[in-house]
Amino acid sequence: MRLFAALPVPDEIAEPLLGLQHGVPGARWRPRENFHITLCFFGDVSDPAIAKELDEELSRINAPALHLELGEIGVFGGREPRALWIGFAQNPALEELADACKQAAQRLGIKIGRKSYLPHITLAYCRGTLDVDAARFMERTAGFIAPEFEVDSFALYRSHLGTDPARYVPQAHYILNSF
Ligand code: 2AM
Repeated sequence: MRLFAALPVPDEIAEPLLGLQHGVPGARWRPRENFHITLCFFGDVSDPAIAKELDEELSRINAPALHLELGEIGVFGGREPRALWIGFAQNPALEELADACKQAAQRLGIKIGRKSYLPHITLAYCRGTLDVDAARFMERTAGFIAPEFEVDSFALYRSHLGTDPARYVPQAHYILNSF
């Protein structure tokens, strides 16, 4: 099973993000139910015993609830855009939580990619989108602002591929300490 840990996106943030999703040829806009902020992608965990231990490790993480603030819109892929996303203002508590998830997985021998953590919400995956159209999207959305928001739990999700959009199904929820 493909597993990842992520934060949910509350409705008050999802709504304005849905309002941005238009006007880019080739963009396959992510539906609201796919919005999340990945903390750590664990890849394919084929052994159910390891998946259970991962759940136990994640449930032991002791971290505070998060105050989050959206940041800039970005594009993965440069000349050949692959994804449009929105990032976050720098947030050490968010990075620490992502790191705790990564360490939990590594203790179980799950290999985590070496890319540095870039928290984001994917707005669209792109197929055949021109870089000029992605750049225009960034210009058009440059003034976008949304209120700060709080997230008081994270979840272990299972990703079911094979459909478009993929289906992300929460397997377990973990409470973050309240302020
Ligand atoms: P994305 O938002 O940039 O697409 C489920 O696949 C989630 O895990 C997605 O949010 C995806 O990021 C994220 N993820 C991180 N690393 C990944 C990888 N190597 N392969 C697939 N998804 C990955």
